[in-house]
Amino acid sequence: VIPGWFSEISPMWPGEAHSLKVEKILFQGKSDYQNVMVFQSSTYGKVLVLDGVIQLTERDECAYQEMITHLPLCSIPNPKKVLVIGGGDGGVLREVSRHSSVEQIDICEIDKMVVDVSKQFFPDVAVGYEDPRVNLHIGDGVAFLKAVPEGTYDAVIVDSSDPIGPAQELFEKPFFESVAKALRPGGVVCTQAESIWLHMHIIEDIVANCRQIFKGSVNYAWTTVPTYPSGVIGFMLCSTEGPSVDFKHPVNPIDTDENCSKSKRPLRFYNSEIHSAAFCLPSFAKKVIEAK
Ligand code: AAT
Repeated sequence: VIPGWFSEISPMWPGEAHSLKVEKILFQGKSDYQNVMVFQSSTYGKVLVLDGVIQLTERDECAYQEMITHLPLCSIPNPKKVLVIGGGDGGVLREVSRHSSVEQIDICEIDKMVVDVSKQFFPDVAVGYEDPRVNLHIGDGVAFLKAVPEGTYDAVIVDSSDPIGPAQELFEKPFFESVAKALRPGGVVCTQAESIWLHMHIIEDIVANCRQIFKGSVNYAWTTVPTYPSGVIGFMLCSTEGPSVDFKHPVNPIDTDENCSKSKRPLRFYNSEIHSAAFCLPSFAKKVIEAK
């Protein structure tokens, strides 16, 4: 540990630890679920950390929040009802709200402290809560989904932390089964699905489960996020049986001026080309993912 630096140490990435220089610790708290910390870094702006793991930084959050949201929502025409699991910081809400077809945005975050801390320290992220279409539920995403009537949502976005801690069940088969049930025919899910450099075994399991559960398409996409372990993170994108979804060819473009209304900052990362490119996999990952 280097004095004055934050190092991200976890058994999920043994033998390596990305570090950021700390200017000032702004918040430290303990919720019912996890340790919550916010610090000012020298080069990535403010940083939100849960149980020692970086959840977002002001500088690179766009790469994650825009991709986890627009990969699913730009892949179907006119999404209307969207559910976000996790994502208490509000960044995914901010991105969902760029879609004018959307009528209802439900979010289920387990930890109210994440919501409060984001509103206090990350106003450009928590701005997502200002949209009147948003309904916030504080609770466990697993229990929330079990109670959702069948076929409710056009899209479910699972913006979850890593599978050590409160998010563990969000990576397990029964959870994916309740997501599939909550979606309308031809509805889509996008879940945080870890790194091809570090977690091929986790990805392999997720893919195997999803191929059994989702009878439409099952695809893995990835993006670069410099402050996430190994600098990349992936997403599992699946659709249920029904109108077919071709994730690689977005049908609902958003990278036009009118879709980024004056009140919102323009998209920084997502565009239609990077949408399609996100599904191109390195050979070592392709071999495992496509064999499942
Ligand atoms: N958008 C920032 C990125 C995140 S946030 C993940 C969120 O999921 C956290 O706010 C956490 O409190 C919430 N969460 C965890 N478990 C549950 C649950 N069971 N139900 C509802 N919400 C939950 C993800 C960062 C990925 C980091 C990669 N290393």
